[in-house]
Amino acid sequence: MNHQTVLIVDDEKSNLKILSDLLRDDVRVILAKSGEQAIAKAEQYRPDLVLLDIVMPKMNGFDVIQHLKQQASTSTIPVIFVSALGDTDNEVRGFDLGACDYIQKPFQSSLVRARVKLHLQLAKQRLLLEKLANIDPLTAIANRRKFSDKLQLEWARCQHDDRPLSLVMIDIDYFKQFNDRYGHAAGDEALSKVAQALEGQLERGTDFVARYGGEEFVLVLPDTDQNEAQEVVERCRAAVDALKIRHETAGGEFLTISLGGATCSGRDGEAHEQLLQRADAMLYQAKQQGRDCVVW
Ligand code: GH3
Ligand code: MG
Ligand code: MG
Ligand code: MG
Repeated sequence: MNHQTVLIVDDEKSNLKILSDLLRDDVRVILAKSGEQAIAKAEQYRPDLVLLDIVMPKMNGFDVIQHLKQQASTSTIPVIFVSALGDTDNEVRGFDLGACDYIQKPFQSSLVRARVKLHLQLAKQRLLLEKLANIDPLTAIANRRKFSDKLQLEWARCQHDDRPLSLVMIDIDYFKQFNDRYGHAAGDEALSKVAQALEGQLERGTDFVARYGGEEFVLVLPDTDQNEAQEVVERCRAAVDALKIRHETAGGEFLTISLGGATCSGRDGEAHEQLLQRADAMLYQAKQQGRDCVVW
């Protein structure tokens, strides 16, 4: 079953029970009986929705929502306050801090259920939109928009921590001829296979591949110096060779790729646009050198 997850936070055991009994049939319920526990469980389970009490000892609901909104991993989780505090000022404060709704205690069960259902539906739509905005539909890997975000993020990290960052531009060789000879549908299929082969070579959770455009791909390898990156890149080239996609040209019988790499470190003071330009220039060199090779 593909249930969505709701985290219910309340310092009163009886409130936790009422709310969980109310929702248990439709969603997976996680309970937290303090603000501190709420934060830990939100990070652990990444729920689709949080129902949050306000008056709790030590950390109150306002503190909790501020913490959730500050953490990248929990900042987009919608939060509904469920509180006995009925005055407008508290309600407005809740919305100002980023809540998506405010339910007053004592509540009507049917209304809680309806509002939870609505916000879970919105959460689903938001996830779908995010996916559509970031995934290339043909190859199912990240698209150029996602790549831009990732590059900026990792470049900032590399500057901040003074760590190496490697970038690799990849281009399929003689792909126009491939389409001309084998047809556009076969071309699409080859693009997908190459994308999956490249993705399969990434071992670290932080490594990243995207379709940069047409028959071009790009790798972002954080915390990876030139030597380490060259190993990854050699694996990528070998993985595409191993696909043995037939492509008879003057040069050979199977489809190949050319790769251009560049590495920067925080100390260089190089902008990420320059890093990308360097990798692109190296790719151009690889094409000049006869294709099916890596230039750094
Ligand atoms: P080079 O070795 O110099 O890179 O030559 P090339 O033919 O690969 O380069 P060129 O830039 O001339 O052609 C790229 C080709 O990629 C042309 C275009 O039709 C094809 N292409 C781009 N996107 C897609 C796609 O989504 N599907 C298919 N089937 N082909 C695509
Ligand atoms: Mg309370
Ligand atoms: Mg190209
Ligand atoms: Mg090409």
